[in-house]
Amino acid sequence: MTSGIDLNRVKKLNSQDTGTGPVVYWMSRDQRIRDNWALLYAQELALAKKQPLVVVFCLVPEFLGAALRQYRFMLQGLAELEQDLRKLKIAFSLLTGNPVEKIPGFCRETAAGALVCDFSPLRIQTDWKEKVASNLPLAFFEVDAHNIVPCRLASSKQEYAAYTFRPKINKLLPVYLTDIPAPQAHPYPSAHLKQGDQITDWKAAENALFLGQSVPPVSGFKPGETAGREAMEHFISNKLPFYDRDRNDPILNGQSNLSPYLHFGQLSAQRLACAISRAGAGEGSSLEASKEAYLEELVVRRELSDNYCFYNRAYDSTAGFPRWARETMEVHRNDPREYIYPLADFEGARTHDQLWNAAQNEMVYTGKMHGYMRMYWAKKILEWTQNPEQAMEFAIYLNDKYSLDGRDPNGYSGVAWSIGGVHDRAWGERPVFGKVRYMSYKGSKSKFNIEAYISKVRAFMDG
Ligand code: FAD
Ligand code: FO1
Repeated sequence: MTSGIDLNRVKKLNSQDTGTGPVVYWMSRDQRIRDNWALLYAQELALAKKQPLVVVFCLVPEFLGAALRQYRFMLQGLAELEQDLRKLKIAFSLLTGNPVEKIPGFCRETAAGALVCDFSPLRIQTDWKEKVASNLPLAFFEVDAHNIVPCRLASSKQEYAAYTFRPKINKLLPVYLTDIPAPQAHPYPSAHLKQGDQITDWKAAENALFLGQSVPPVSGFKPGETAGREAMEHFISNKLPFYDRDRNDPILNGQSNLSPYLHFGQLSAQRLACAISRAGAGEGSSLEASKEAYLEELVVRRELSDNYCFYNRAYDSTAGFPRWARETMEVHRNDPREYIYPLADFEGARTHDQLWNAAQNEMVYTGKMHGYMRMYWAKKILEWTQNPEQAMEFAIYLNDKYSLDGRDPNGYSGVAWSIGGVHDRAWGERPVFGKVRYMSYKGSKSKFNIEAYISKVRAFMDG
């Protein structure tokens, strides 16, 4: 065995044995070659049986409301990946359609000996895998390549909050926050390895999706694994020391802006966490405080989101809220609302609140809203809709439609935190919110220059 993978990352999803025949890695959440435990495990299986290795991606025309901007970001990343896999003599195939039919069909066609997939806690992906596993005549393995500490191992239940999860993660981090080996050039060639200038027709793949132009691509994020690495290095060299000071001010560009790369798996969180941990050791207390703050977000909060979605199947509805929040929600269900807006007014950034409108426009025009504004934005949707169910629906719809990093466990838990107190505690009671934490315009005004933020967003809109 060569990959050095900890077998706690691997779960067998059926009871079939590994046969002879190519090993197929069904890539979905972890769209990268480097630092990818699922690819390494698939290669390990293939090497052990002296078999070819094939990576397959199944493009689904409808994925949780994703629009052209997210698909294009993803497809451009996959185009780079195909080229880089070829250098390693690893074949790549793009399928289009429902993975429940396409993946077993591809395994049949290639006479595969084993199937490996990556891990995601989202229902759509766990449902795909259950259905694929139910009558697949070959061994099927799932590898958690997204979390540093494998989700199932970090905790066996839904965690109440960061303070209950943090000690569990911290205990296991010394074991899991390791370097990751590189995959090797594969010695057993596949019949699916394309030759010469044969490559996937990525433009045709995009055109087949019929996405329309209503949510156009954004230009501020260069897609792909190389760009993800460069963005990571740029952040560490230039902004990390100031992260703790600047991250909550939406005028300063103090966050890392790495979430689109992490979401599509173009960048490994484990690689990023290793690089952060090693950055400029001993260079002073502001760097140390920033490293600590960054790792809290990247490791504890991010992996807590996977924990929430994995153990709570109602992660995107009010049924997923903790009991105290559901109770307070009932008490305040019929409280009069000062403003109630239909979805179209939220979507068109036409509320009475220029700060909220700017946040919505930031997301629409750049593909990413600042982290501080995301909390304010979602809480105001609760304040200005008919009920929390509608607030959840609108917030998820808008986040998933416009954010490059949407359709992610972090998004579902962030919305549920804002609207339903998930991972938070009860606060002083007030209208509409009940005991769910409130955020006010006045509070934002005391934290940063609202006018400057509105002007900054206006500048994005003016191009
Ligand atoms: P940085 O501050 O540079 O943080 C680095 C990384 O740490 C992030 O990329 C992310 O992986 C992780 N992280 C940071 N904050 C959080 C957090 N609160 N919870 C979990 N992980 C965190 N994040 C998404 O990735 N996708 C979403 O769709 C999304 N929607 C959100 C919606 C709402 C209403 C809220 C309140 C939060 C949402 N978040 C979402 C979480 C957080 O706001 C973003 O992860 C962060 O702003 C991404 O920008 P960044 O990479 O520059 O963050
Ligand atoms: N995963 C797939 O396996 N096939 C897809 O066609 C696909 C499309 C897609 C579009 C937008 C988006 O944000 C994610 C998409 N994903 C797709 C999944 C994604 O890679 C993640 O696994 C999940 O969003 C969970 O984070």
